[in-house]
Amino acid sequence: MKKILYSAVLVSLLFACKQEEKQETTSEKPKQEEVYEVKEVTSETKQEKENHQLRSVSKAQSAPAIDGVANDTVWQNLEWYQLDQNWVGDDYTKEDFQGKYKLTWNEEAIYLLVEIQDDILIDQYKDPFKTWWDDDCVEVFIDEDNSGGEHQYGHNAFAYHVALDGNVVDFGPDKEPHLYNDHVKSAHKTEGNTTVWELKVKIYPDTYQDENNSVEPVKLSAGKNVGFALAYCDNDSSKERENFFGSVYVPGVDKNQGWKDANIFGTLHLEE
Ligand SMILES: [Ca+2]
Ligand SMILES: [Ca+2]
Ligand SMILES: [Ca+2]
Ligand SMILES: [Ca+2]
Repeated sequence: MKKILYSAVLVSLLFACKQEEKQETTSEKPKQEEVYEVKEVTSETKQEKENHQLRSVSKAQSAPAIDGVANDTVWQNLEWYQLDQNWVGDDYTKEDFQGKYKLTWNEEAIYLLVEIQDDILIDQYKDPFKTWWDDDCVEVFIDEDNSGGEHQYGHNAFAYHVALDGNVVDFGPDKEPHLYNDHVKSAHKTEGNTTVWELKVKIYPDTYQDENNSVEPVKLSAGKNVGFALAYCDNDSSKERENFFGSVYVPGVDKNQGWKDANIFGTLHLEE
């Protein structure tokens, strides 16, 4: 009888442990785990992203016209954020560079109004795949599921370099640069040393394929968090870019991390 009782206790203990295991696994976002396994990224990237620079973004009642003119109703009452973190390059003056931006969204996309004051605009490499970061360009970092983690050669996150000629370039999983012109629609107008950019950024998930893609951009809704940073590559007359300015503080000595590490991105919280 004693033996039977012990066995029963043992069985129920084992069962309880199994249940616990099961509960733990289900609370762990299984979808992300699957994706990481496929991409064979290191265990470091599995750490959950810290939501630094968490910002609420209000929904656009009507989308702005992407024409480089900031007279759309939606922009009028939105807050300006500063593009003032010097990620790469020497000290600079206000004449050399100043940048600020506004954000809004709807089901289709995230919209950006970016105002850049830059003394000289250059597009020295007409080939969009020739050191695209050494021309003046706006760079938009997007991590659809706000997972953080490594993304240099994968679509865990995108680093869209938007050139003055409208070309949008990032590295693909094949370690080659690709055009993502249908992901980001942009227009800009320059008066004096001020350039006003408007961008419509569709938000693609990490399942996006460079070849024969059938993955649609996600339909955005209130409550969603998206990993985000903005940057500007400023070159005025040098062979290589002179500065790289970002929207978010990056700790450590080497602040040029955004193009490979989505953990440094800020977080946008979409609101009605
Ligand atoms: Ca406009
Ligand atoms: Ca400049
Ligand atoms: Ca991601
Ligand atoms: Ca410049």
